[in-house]
Amino acid sequence: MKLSKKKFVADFTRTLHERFALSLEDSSNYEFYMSLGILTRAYYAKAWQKSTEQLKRNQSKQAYYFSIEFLPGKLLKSNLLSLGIYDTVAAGLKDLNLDLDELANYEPDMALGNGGLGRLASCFMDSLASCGLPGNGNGIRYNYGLFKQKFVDGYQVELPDSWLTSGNVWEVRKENKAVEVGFGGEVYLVPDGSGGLQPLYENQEILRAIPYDTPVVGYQNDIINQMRLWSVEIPLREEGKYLTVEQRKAVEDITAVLYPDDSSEAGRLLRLKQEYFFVSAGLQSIHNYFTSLGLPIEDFPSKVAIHINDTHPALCVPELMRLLLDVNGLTWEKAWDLTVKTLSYTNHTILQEALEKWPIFMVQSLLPRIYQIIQEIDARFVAEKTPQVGPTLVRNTRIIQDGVVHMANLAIIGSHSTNGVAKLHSDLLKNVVLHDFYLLYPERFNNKTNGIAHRRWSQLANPALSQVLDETIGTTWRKNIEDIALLKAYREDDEVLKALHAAKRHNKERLGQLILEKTGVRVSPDAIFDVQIKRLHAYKRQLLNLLHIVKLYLDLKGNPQLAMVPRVFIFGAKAAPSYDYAKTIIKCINEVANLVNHDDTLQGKLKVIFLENYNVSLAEVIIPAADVSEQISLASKEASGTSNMKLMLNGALTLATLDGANVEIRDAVGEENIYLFGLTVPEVYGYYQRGDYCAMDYYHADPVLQKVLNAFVNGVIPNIQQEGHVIFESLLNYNDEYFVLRDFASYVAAQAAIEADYQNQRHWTQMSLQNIASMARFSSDRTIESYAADIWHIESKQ
Ligand code: 26W
Repeated sequence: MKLSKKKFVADFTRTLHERFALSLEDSSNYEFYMSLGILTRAYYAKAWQKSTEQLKRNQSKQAYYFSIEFLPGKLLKSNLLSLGIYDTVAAGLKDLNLDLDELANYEPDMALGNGGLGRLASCFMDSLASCGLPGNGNGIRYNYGLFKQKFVDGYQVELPDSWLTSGNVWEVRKENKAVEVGFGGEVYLVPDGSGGLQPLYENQEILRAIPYDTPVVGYQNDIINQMRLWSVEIPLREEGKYLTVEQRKAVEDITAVLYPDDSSEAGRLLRLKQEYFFVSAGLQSIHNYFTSLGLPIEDFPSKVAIHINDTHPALCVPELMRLLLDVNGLTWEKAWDLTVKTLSYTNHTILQEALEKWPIFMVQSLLPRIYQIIQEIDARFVAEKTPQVGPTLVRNTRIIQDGVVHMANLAIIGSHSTNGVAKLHSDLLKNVVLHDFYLLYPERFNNKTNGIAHRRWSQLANPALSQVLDETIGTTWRKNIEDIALLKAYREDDEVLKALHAAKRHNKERLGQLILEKTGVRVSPDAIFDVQIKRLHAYKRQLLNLLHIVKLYLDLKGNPQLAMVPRVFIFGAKAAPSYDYAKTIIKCINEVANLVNHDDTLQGKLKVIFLENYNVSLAEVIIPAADVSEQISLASKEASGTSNMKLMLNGALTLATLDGANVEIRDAVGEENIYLFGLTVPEVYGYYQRGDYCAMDYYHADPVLQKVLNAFVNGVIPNIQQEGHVIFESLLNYNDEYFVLRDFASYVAAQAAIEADYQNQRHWTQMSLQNIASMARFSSDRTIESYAADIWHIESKQ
């Protein structure tokens, strides 16, 4: 949009006055931030209304991305960037002695997600709008997001994330789009008078679902979609039934807080309530919108595509059936045909403990009609498939089995597409984890390698690098990321290499400042910034990283004069509150950090920084400063990873196992621009087949490993009496589930290669350039365009 600095300043001071009746002098960051937010909303209001009206007028097919998690982070800067007024606003504020960065930091992170899955959903929202595709989010408006993490004596402590305390300037409460969601009670099928049966409900608890729409502003294309998040309320007419605080709390709890687990199901009834609540509310509002178009229900799949983001929204299958059967009165066959055509599913993990299985008694008591429909789906599946493929395969794939409802099976059987999130992961789904389903529905399986919203992770997070790109290859890359490959031509250009190195150094100094403020530890920008930022999980092997750090520490203690390129190891990681082993690793990392950072004999050669409360906004400061990107999961366990792509875009070199999307990063940059190590997937599966992995052998065979592990139990690392033994035993007595000892030697060798190469600054920066220039395929614009073309069949409006 066209906006002059003068106009902006006038609009801003007027808004401040109108909203708060305050002058600039008497205002604080709160008023400045809210006024900026309100003004920004006013700037995109017309485009938002026009976008919505155009879709209705053209009756365009739309996609709806159902996700129980969204992780947008902060929105002010990205909205200003997408409106094309970022620089104007920054300059206007400067004239008023205000700093956009400072005001932007006033906004709380919208942290309604745990990690990869939630952040991917938000990157997808940005790409849908920026590619002009009619796609909307559907989720839950938690009052409390992911817990805030504090370290107390090295231990993780969780604090509530009350992100709505001072209001959320971006959301719009859509009272008139509210719907009702029913729980519990009994349901009887009674004749509907035309030979069919219809459900009769008794004693159902009816709750109100209120939608809050947050606009998703496309990148300088006047396209605005929305993310609809639902909040629960007690219907006015039902108020009389909720007199006690407990009764009211039981209702409000449904959308009160995000479950902080990101890899093992909690199995709590409240979580099941959350899953049904946003699914039913979302589907009802879409069904109401479709009905308002006045088209025959048979056209539903040609106007609506609904995506199930992992198993958490899998109740979309029976809920859509319920609407088509009980509201539209369709036959089962017709309803089923429309349901399968409308729905699609993405799997994000192969970890068994993460695949949701809800006990029948829970589903039946909470959702009696839904359970009836699930039973019918299961029965018809068994009846149809047994003659075709035999009882064994049916037993392995049916939905209801051993007293539980297998949500992944429900999602696969009830949709027309199942995709993995990286080539390796999608192959594992087809050939191993979901092989029986692949035999049943080969045409449904496909791959959609993840991507990232490069606008946020380069233009917003790394203005220094963005400026070097503008000055080197022009600015077209900002609109068309494919053009970033133009940088490849400058691999031998000393000026460009110097400029890239200077930008990285600037970002390392910026992070160094933050580290000093938050931890009191001073780090040198000359050191290698080695970064591992992701949820704390055993399969991601933060422990392997720690064992190497302890090795370096022991090397330096053994020989303080050791010529070693200074290194700063930076960790960011939250552990699910109930995940004790992960919390034990956090304690150990903090105690090693404490030991190393205060040992002057190390002459500053080694620093370990564990930054508290890792989230989207912290990632935006850490990632531009990274030299090394730790992607060291046990091969086959990390479905894709996305921090690997963000770090690559920002010029870090990847230290990786051939797991998830690391394989495709290797394909993109070439073996000579990445550091690979460790077991491959076939080797890991070889061990599983043979069952002959013995971690103890690697301990006995490697004196370095012995010294390192013994440090966890012999007091060399202080203050981990209990935790050190837990780690020691998990590796030697419980046989090291994630092959940490097996991959140790090759990991250490790869780290040594990094140290050697880093000393050749020009060559290092050339490799960094190659990574930046090769990242276009990891843009979520590319990912979303393939979802739109292959799965959702929606067209761009631009
Ligand atoms: C039921 C508890 C629960 C909650 C969240 C189980 C599983 C999840 C998510 C699926 C976990 C997750 O975030 N998976 C990550 O998804 C990313 C986006 O596709 C991938 O890049 C990561 O590899 C994958 O671990």
